[in-house]
Amino acid sequence: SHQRAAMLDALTSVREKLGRHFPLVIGGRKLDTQERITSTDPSLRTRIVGTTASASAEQAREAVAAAVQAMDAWHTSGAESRAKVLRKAAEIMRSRLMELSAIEVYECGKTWREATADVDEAIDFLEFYATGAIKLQRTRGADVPGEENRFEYLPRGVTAVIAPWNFPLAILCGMTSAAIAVGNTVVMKPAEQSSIIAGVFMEILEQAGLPAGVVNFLPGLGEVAGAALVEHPDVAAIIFTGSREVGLAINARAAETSRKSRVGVKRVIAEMGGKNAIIVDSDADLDEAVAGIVHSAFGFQGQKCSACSRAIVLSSVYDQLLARLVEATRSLPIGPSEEPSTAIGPVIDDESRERIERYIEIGKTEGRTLLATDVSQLVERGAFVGPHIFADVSPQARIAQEEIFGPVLAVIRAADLSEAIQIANSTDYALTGGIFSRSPHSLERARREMQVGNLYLNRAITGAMVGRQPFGGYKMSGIGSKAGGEEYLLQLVVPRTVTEHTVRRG
Ligand code: TXE
Repeated sequence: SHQRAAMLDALTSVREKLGRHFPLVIGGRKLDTQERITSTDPSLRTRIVGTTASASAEQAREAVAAAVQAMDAWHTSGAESRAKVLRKAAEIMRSRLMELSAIEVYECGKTWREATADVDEAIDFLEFYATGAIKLQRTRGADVPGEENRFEYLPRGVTAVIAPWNFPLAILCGMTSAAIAVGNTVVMKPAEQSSIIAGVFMEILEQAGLPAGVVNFLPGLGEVAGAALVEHPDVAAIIFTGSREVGLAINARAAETSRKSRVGVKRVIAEMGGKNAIIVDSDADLDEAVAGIVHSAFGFQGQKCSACSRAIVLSSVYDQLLARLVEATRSLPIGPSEEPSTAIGPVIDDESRERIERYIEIGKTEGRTLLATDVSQLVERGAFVGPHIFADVSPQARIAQEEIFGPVLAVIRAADLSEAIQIANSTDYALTGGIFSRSPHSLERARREMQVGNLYLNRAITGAMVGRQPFGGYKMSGIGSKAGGEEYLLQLVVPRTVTEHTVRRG
């Protein structure tokens, strides 16, 4: 079809231009470093996608200084003028949708469908926060005779954005655009594995007319560049998405260093993953349940914080569901992400592959192996892990408790709905969850009792839609992260109330 031809064209033209180098951008100046980050294609590990500079701690401090310098002018320019820049960036990204998607296919191993969804979501974030910031600026308090109340939302200040690789544009762009929409300035630290697409995003912001220093591009190692940002006395807010361990460490470090801060107690917003469950009730539509679980568990190889990694199935439909799950999963084509027919590509890198393989070994001892997909031929070229399904897993097993971030599904049997909900809630996380059921009573119980930030009733757990389904959880899944919702911006501002006595005297 026409769509397919355009996609193949985009892949070819991006592939032919791979290998670009991106320097740091600090206060509008391009800076290179001795150390470099090399980004490779997880489908073909010998293919270099590009390189970036790798920032030192000293350069991280320079980037913060540049962001401090840019604060006043950016803040006072007003929400409308800031929105203009964000909307312009969205327009550029829309016009380059195919190219940006192709870069993600090569850098992150996303299938075409997953890649375009990520770019689309990034565009939505830009437009949503641009409008949100304007609305916020117009919020007014009630007036009574003799008294006028005004609300003002001041920016918090310099914001460190520390991003993961799994939604390399959407999450990076969402966190960054929220911060700058309300007048903060940013130092942007992308994940090592997705530095190239981040570098392209930085160029787009510049093309959109973003003043120098409002966003500073700081690719580098987490423990070096990221840590230096977290500790810095002029950083007022940190927006992080990634692993629980790093999220907790950032929280602790931000609190410790707040004492020496020049801007007060550091605000941390952290989104840290999940161990998400779908419950299949005894009267569920099994076709829908199977399709929903497979899509959610194996889409982007399970590398989504929202992914279903536990299916909790009621006894009466257990055997039937298992058979269908295996059949549906077995038919998914596995291969390089650039192949249009591929449904399952590689995981992000070999380190991740090895971690997932260790969990698969654990799974073999903790459950009955229902499906173990052999990908040994593909592993010679890339970081492939085939889908795995384990049945009869105990709710407290490691593969039922720890976030694996790969194509591994644990199936757990439950005697009744009460037990199913209790199992669903028995992890440290509370991010997404779902239930397939035809019974209004079961759906209502799930609504009341399932501890998640995003609940899906008779629908696959997917990501979330900007502006429609704000995304984020609680417990160990994160604090203060309802991305794509109106309240998100409120965490990035300092609210003030100004009350004026308006009755003239004398
Ligand atoms: O995340 P990390 P990784 C989870 C998932 C995955 C695991 C590892 O379980 O298997 O995280 O992925 C920066 N100070 N998710 O290694 O290490 C780092 O450079 C400051 C969940 O990518 O947490 C990167 O930019 N920053 C998820 C970012 O933190 C530091 C998305 C995330 O890296 C740092 C991705 C430090 N000390 C992975 N150390 C989700 N919730 O969607 C690292 N970083």
